[in-house]
Amino acid sequence: MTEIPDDHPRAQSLRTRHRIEAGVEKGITSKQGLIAQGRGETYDYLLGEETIPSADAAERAAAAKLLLADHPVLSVNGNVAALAPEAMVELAAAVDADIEVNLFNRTEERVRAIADHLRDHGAESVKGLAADARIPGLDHERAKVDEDGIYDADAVVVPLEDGDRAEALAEMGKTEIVIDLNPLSRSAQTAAIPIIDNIVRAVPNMTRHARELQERDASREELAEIVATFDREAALEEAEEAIRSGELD
Ligand code: PTJ
Repeated sequence: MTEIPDDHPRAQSLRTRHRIEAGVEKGITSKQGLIAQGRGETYDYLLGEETIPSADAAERAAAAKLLLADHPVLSVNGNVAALAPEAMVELAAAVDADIEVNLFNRTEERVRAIADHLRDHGAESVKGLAADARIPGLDHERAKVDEDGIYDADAVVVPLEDGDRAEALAEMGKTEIVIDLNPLSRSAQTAAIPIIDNIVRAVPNMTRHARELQERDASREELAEIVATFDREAALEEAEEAIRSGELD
């Protein structure tokens, strides 16, 4: 890998790109993941590669929702595993959530490689290998879930997938928290809490919010109020406006 100097103007973005490349080499990320990364980078560039205020509000609402949930689950695909393994494990610990591997281009080999990779980054248990239940209404591989994981969850974090699973999860009565840099992606459009931010910034910021709420013993009423006052339409519109205007500092 080429050494990327800290003062390179795109250092963070180039390092993120290398993580995806390494994920493909390790058998964790699919080749399509390279294309998905390029798609995400474009939106991030137009967002100024920063967490805009409406995304921060979404991350706080998501943290509150995860703390309120009886059974929160964080879904992990090949891109998420390559980009943010430690951050996902830390968030799961902060909000007491399960982690479950769920793939579009599913192979048992890749599910196992991702589970091992997450365990190498501190995960105590990883779901997704049993795949003994199905999300109704989906006829592709993302329908395969664990009965005691996503199938049983009341809140699910769905990062980096532009598809129909978020809607199917909502139809099952679950709250879907979507992380996607594209505010027009189908998943973001149907999410109860759409987070329009790069996963490498979004997940640590959700953990920071969760810890802050826990440290000051925020009541269930306060957590519910944070979730209720989050305006999903406004958040989607603000992100789209930021991208379309492309006004960078
Ligand atoms: O590992 P698998 O088999 O489950 O496949 C994973 C990918 C990502 C290849 C698969 O889900 C896919 O093809 O996804 P899409 O349809 O390209 O959607 C990915 C979405 O994530 C797009 O809307 C991108 O804008 C967005 N995205 C890409 N990189 C990031 C991102 N959002 C947040 N942070 C990123 N770093």
